[in-house]
Amino acid sequence: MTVRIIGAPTDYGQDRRGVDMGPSAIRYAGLSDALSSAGVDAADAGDLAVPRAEERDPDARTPSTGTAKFLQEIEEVTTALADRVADSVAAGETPLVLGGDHSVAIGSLSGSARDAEVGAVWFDAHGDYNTPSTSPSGNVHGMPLAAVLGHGDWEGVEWANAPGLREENVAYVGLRALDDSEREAIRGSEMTAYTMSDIDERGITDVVGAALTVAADGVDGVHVSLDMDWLDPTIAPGVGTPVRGGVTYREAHHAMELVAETDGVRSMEVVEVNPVLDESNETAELATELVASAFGKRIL
Ligand code: EXY
Ligand code: MN
Ligand code: MN
Ligand code: MN
Repeated sequence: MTVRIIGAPTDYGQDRRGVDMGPSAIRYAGLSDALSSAGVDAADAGDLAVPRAEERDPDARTPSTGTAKFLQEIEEVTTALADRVADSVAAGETPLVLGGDHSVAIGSLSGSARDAEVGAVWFDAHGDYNTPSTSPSGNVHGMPLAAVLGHGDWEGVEWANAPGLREENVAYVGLRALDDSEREAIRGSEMTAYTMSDIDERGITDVVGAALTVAADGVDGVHVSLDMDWLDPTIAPGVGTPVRGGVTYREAHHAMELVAETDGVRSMEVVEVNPVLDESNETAELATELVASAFGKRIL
């Protein structure tokens, strides 16, 4: 198996600078070696070219209510990313996208689901299912799933869906921070949502197994979206929107080992690593370890 590393160094989807350095931090933490130790070939395609936020329209940061910040910039980044991901899948590789904030998922999923039916497992504290009109922040990293599933008014932007992805094949794992309207929207959707309470009650093995079954049902492959704020902030402090009560080191590794056992991983992303907020690059190191587990490395 060849894993194609694609860096997406963007921070347009949220308010805290630094997450654009995530791809560098993850590579510095030893990603290539970690993938080698998992027994896969890693080929690094480098980073997408992403202009710095300072070079773009400052007004884009503070839009009126009901809009998404940096919409045009995010459209550019995710469109380019979707092409890279689609090309990688077409070449028989497994693309691994390094964020950047979670808005990059619009590109990863649009690319992965371009010519195929795809499911998704969303490891995250958050639902990422707001739309421009329901978002409390205007930050697109809280909206990518709604975008790719075709919900919301995106002011004519056409990137915002992945025709091969259906709600029935989307499963969340580890939710614990939802906005009220977002919670209602998820309840009214066809998606499956496993919260941290579900993990408390059923255990990580049962929950992740169920999520993978939902995502893989009748599709060509599964996209794995790993937001590092899924983990407890005590072990992953380098994220912009930490939420107490996340999964432990062992739960996270075991979850990724279960991902590796499915054999159906079509594409993956790891997002929201912010080295500016991190302690000695430990969140990037953990991201690197978890990716290795997702591609077959076992820890005892
Ligand atoms: N729900 C909040 C919002 O939409 O602004 C917070 C979203 C955080 C999203 C993080 C990355 O997963
Ligand atoms: Mn997220
Ligand atoms: Mn999150
Ligand atoms: Mn294990």
